[in-house]
Amino acid sequence: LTSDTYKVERGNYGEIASEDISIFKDIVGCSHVVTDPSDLEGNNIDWLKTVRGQSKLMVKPKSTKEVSEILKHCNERNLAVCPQGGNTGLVGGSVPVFDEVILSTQRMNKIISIDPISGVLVCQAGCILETANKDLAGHGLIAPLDLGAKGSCHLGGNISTNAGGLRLLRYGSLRGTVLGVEAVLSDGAVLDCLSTLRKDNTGYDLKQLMIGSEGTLGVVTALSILCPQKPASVNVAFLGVESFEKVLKIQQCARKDLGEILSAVEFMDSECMRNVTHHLNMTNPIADCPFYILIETSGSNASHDEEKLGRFLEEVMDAGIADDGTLATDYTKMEAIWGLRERMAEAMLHDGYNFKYDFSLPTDKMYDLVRASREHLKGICKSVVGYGHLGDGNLHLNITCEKYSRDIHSAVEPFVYEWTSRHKGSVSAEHGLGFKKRQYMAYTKSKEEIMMMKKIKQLFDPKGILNPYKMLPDNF
Ligand code: FAD
Ligand code: S2G
Ligand code: ZN
Repeated sequence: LTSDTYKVERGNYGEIASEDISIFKDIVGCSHVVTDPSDLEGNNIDWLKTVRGQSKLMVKPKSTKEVSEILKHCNERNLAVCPQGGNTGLVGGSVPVFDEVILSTQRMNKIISIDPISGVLVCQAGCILETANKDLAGHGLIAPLDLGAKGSCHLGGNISTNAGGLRLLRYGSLRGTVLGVEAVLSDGAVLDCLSTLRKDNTGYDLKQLMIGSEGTLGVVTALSILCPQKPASVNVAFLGVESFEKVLKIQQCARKDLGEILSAVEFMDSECMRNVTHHLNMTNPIADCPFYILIETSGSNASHDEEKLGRFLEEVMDAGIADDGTLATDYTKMEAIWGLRERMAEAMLHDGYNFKYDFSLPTDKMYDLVRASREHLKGICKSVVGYGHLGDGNLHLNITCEKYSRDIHSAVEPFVYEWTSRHKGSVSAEHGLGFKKRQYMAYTKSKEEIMMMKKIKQLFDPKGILNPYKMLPDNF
């Protein structure tokens, strides 16, 4: 992307000098300060390969104390900082825009405690989600969130983006499952809200400000999170459906028949299936249909779950609401089905330049936006696909073209945002706003809300050194 696409000027921050480098080396050790441009390449570009920064230095602390000393120095020297976890963010928030110092949590990956009685995990921010999940399994627990990025994303990054993912329907959002956060503020002060209590009503809940703050209020260094029991019995049904109206009908039946064991409701359209089978050489386990719905159950009693599932499948198949389907009860088959949904992002990367949208919409309207976009972009774009977390009313609309062009960009935006705003949706359900979507916050938040957010930012980060050019819009 050319910088005039997003019209942004470098703020009047300091520039890295040799004294800074030696101070960073004194804090973290020589080998944990990266200045070689080729070593910084991967950290300067986002997962989607659509935005690139020009950072000349990455620092890799291993403790809260080291993060505090780094930020204290950066604040005194007015050096801008870009906190970075697994760099799987999809809105350009995790990479520098200019020459910000990259502060990576990759070395802060220690599990501090897992309490099998309360189910509470306490760990450093740089713990990788999938690794934490494996450690938790040893205690009969699971992480309350799951994303396709689990192999790389950090729990500190999950908190900073308030990540949703594939388990939100069952276990709720991080706003409820995160019990405590420790963060370092721009002046190096440590905000220790690392409680492990489920209930604590003593004053403002400051950790909630850190959740979803996208690195703009502080660097999350540790967290405590409530982890559910690992379910004894998991099943995945994958159904083929002829219309989105029938997809909605199946979701209602699932809620009615499966009740408390329902753990995920995801959907994808035929364009998704075409892309994921073509680009990733995967196989559709059922007949080709216009829509697909994935229903997962997680329970503690296999026979009880089987009986409920049997009734649900009978109802939707016999009533002709679903046209085809398969039920997976063994891990390998379940993984294969989940792979079709979880690897959508990867598949779309192969289809060309991605315009990626993550909208909350009234569930019955969700697919109307895909239809309207296809109509609006007929002959201009390569693919227009719709998928997402149906159970959360969260649509992932992906629009691809051979290569980026400003004409296509202006045909797509603000069309999709205006449509979403007209239908009282949110322009970012779970990915955040980052660098690419921050100017669109006003489609979902009022002027007063944005003004208040800026006051909070001013209080937490008076010099604005934390993740500048991100999340908050300029034009207010
Ligand atoms: P990064 O990408 O490194 O950073 C994300 C943001 O958080 C940046 O603004 C960064 O500055 C800030 N940040 C990171 N660490 C810290 C910290 N310790 N302190 C302060 N700020 C910090 N997201 C969903 O919500 N749901 C999904 O289902 C989902 N699926 C995905 C599937 C794929 C294949 C991919 C590539 C991404 C997916 N994502 C999804 C997006 C992404 O994985 C999430 O936003 C994730 O939470 C980012 O974690 P991360 O550690 O990679 O953070
Ligand atoms: C998902 C991942 C990224 C995308 O798969 O649930 O959040 O939009 C998304 O492809
Ligand atoms: Zn998602």
